Amino acid sequence: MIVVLSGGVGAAKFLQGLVKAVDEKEVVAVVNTGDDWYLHGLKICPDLDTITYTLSGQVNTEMGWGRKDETWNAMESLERLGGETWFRLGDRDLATHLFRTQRMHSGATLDVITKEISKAFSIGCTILPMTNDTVSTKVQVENKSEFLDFQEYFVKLRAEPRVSKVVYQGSESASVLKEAMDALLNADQIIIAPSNPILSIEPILSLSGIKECLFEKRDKVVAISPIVKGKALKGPADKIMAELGLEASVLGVAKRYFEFAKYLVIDNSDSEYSDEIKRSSMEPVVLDTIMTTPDVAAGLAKEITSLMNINQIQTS
Ligand code: FO1
Repeated sequence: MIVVLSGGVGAAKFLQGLVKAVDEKEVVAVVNTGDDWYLHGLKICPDLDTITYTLSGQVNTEMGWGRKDETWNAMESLERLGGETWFRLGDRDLATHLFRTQRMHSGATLDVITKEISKAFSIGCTILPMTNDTVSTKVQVENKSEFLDFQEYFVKLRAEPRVSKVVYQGSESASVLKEAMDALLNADQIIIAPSNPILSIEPILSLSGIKECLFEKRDKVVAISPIVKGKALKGPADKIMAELGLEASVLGVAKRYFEFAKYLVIDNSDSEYSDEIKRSSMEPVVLDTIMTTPDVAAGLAKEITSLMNINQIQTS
């Protein structure tokens, strides 16, 4: 079994390659839910949905989130009414949020609903929310005392203000989903996806028991750097790392992960950092990490799973 600690777009692209490289039934994505929130009374789970849409070929590849062939009639009508439209929910995407919210009101838990949605989208691997409890990533920006909801900071303010602190509200009392913990304990390999270390991976690591499990299994833990040549592949990871005093480079990523991950996958263009990564007690693995197509992602996944001699799908 291969467990992937996952955020949104970067993780989704990697998973799309991984399910082409190995038996998809062996793949479990444990997904960040710190970005989840309620808007218009609807429960929205951006990272879970980005992964579901990507794996089913339904994602809007330009944006990386939302559905392809989307229409925006509901948003246009809402705008006319003077409703809140800065967080854009397309007509097709809305159906997912309507379904999830109705199922939550009828008492279903997020993991069960996620499985129902996965089934409807014919997903062959397992997608799990990190927890069924509420954990909310909150961002404090410079010169403000109050914390913003993640999406207010990320979308409404376009991640422009300088970040002074990030907290994962509720994580102290939240329980890791049991199925996710069991998968981690039994995993042949644990992969930390190329997702934002602070906004996407840390909410998962902040849950009691996860880091301890990774420490125990350090030799099987592989992190993929989301930073290439000092820049985030997508989103503001480099900016936020720098604002929080962490080096925005593969070395900054190594500092974040070395205690519980043995390997750090870095891009070919960062190969000059290999020796310094070794000095920070991680093993560098230099590969093409820029996943321009699902085939490139599958190539990356093959190299990474071969580190642990995991059976791969033979392609001619
Ligand atoms: N990102 C945006 O930049 N603008 C949006 O209007 C927006 C809407 C949206 C709706 C549903 C959804 O699942 C994701 C959406 N995202 C939007 C992406 C999302 O804010 C972030 O990419 C993730 O939370 C970070 O992983």
